[in-house]
Amino acid sequence: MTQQLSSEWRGWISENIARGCTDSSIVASMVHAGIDPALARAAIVTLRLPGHPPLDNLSSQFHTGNSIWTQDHQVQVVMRVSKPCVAVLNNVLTPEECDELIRLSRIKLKRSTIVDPLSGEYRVIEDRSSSGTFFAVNENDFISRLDRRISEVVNWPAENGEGLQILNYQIGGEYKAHFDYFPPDDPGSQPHLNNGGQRVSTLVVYLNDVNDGGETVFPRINLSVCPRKGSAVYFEYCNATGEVDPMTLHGGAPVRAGEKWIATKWMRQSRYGSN
Ligand code: PD2
Ligand code: ZN
Repeated sequence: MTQQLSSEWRGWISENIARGCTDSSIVASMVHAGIDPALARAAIVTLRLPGHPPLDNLSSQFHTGNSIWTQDHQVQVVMRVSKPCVAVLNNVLTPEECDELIRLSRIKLKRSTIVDPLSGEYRVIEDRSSSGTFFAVNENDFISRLDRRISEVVNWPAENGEGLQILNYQIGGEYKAHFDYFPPDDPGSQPHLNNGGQRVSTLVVYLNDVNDGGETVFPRINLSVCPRKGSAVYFEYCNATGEVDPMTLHGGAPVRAGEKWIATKWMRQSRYGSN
């Protein structure tokens, strides 16, 4: 990021923060005026210092606004719930990017696991009947581009992200109701919390259209999101003081016809792994 933000722009951002504008509306206006979105977002974070109204959620990105601008892409907000913070987004990935992720993953799929609540070890269970694989953060130029875009969409640093996980569900494949955060009282959570802290948010991007079934369901808020190629569901479950939100219980419903491919990005409180 070589571009510098002028003092006029910084003053303008401060005024708009003070007026109660959301980050996404400020970024949208700045991008419209030709400012790099990453530069705009970084300045907003710096200028939201004590003295300005605090945010009650992790990210204000999804409170209002119809679009999210990233450096290379415009994402549309289709639906939002504020408590817990859940948003459905269109056009997170292009059809070609979805196809490329599937092509690169198909050859290296392995049965998915969960974290054992007692031992913390990875274990295969019937409740999660998908196959999957991971891409390390910035593994290659293609993955780097997606990691960066996702970080801009969810307004959270790319280095706090786990590697992009790709999952494939065949007919009958599902992931029963679960939490994405590590339950703080489970002994098995501790080794996972030691690297990057708690998970704070999830972005699930649908890589194909599913003929029937495969919705992402949130039973405690009666929400069901149908998979659509390139679209995504985003949700947050950990606030700034580290409290987690059990209202974000969710699952992947059984696929009834066709197959289902998703890419999942989990964000942590702080820098994760060897990023
Ligand atoms: O398959 C899904 O739709 C889904 C939804 C939410 C998968 C996961 N979470 C997950 O793998 O954690
Ligand atoms: Zn999940």
